Amino acid sequence: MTHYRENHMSNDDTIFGKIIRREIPADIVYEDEQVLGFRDIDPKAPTHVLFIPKIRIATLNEAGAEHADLLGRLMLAAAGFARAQGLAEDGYRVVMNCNENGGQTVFHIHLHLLAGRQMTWPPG
Ligand code: DGP
Repeated sequence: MTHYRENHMSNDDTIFGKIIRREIPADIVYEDEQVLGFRDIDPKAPTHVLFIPKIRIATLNEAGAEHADLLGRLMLAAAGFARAQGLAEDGYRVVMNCNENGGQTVFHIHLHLLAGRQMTWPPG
């Protein structure tokens, strides 16, 4: 979905910044002080939620040791949501895409939670 692509070399905001600031609508399903979770606009599974830090880190390449807690919080938010939704036992997948080869299109890191169907491996 190349129309989502944004300039990863820029410090500009992304569409996710607008969602954080409630400038554009999103189906927000999780929020704490540092993390926001909302349903993906183009779901690839019955449940497809994106967990993002409220601060912008463009790609995982820009994450440093100072972000270790925040990155862990994304994982725990996704796992907690899956548990609360009764999806944990059947299982799910969490994915973070990085740059071109990873298929990243929005340059504000986000953890995909995909659940509600059998996943395949290897991913495409
Ligand atoms: P990635 O390819 O990993 O960068 O995933 C970006 C995801 O973001 C993609 O699955 C579609 C989703 N997305 C893009 N724009 C919007 C938006 O405006 N709202 C919501 N809810 N999701 C969006």
